[in-house]
Amino acid sequence: MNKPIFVLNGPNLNLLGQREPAIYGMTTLSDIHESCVEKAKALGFKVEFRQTNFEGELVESVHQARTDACGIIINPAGYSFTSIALLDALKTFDPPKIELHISNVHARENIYHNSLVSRVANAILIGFGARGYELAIQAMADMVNQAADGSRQAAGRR
Ligand code: CA2
Repeated sequence: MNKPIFVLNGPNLNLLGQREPAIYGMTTLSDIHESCVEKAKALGFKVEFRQTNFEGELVESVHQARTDACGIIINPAGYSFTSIALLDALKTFDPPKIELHISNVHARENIYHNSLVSRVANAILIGFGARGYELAIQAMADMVNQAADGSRQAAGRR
């Protein structure tokens, strides 16, 4: 697979491992980046890993993914619950989309319960801690490979 998996991270996730370890653990975003690259490599995939604190930058990464990515894994952080702009951008991306949250958002306050992004995600990974990213890479590789097998079979029948 030539195109990378885009792993997009929203606001404040640059602080992982530095604050609130009881909720988010001790792993830093740079550790997570490294483990995503390794996991993807073992499965024959590449990763484009990004973090931004700005909504428009997240939207622009999704636009870029339309031509440059085989799938998106996104932890939209606080924008999960507020950003119609991000929801609209994700609707334009047809390949697999996985929404990921480190913490179990449903065990937290009500403001964390209604993710807009969940409406367009093909799958959601919640509450596995930093390990969720590796699980998401594995799941994304399976989804992308399945889609490619399906296209090859359809082409063979023509
Ligand atoms: O659990 C997750 O991955 C979240 O997406 C994290 C978001 C929160 O708004 C979501 O509900 C769930 C918050 C990210 C804040 O990250 C911090 C990391 C370390 C210290 C403080 C904040």
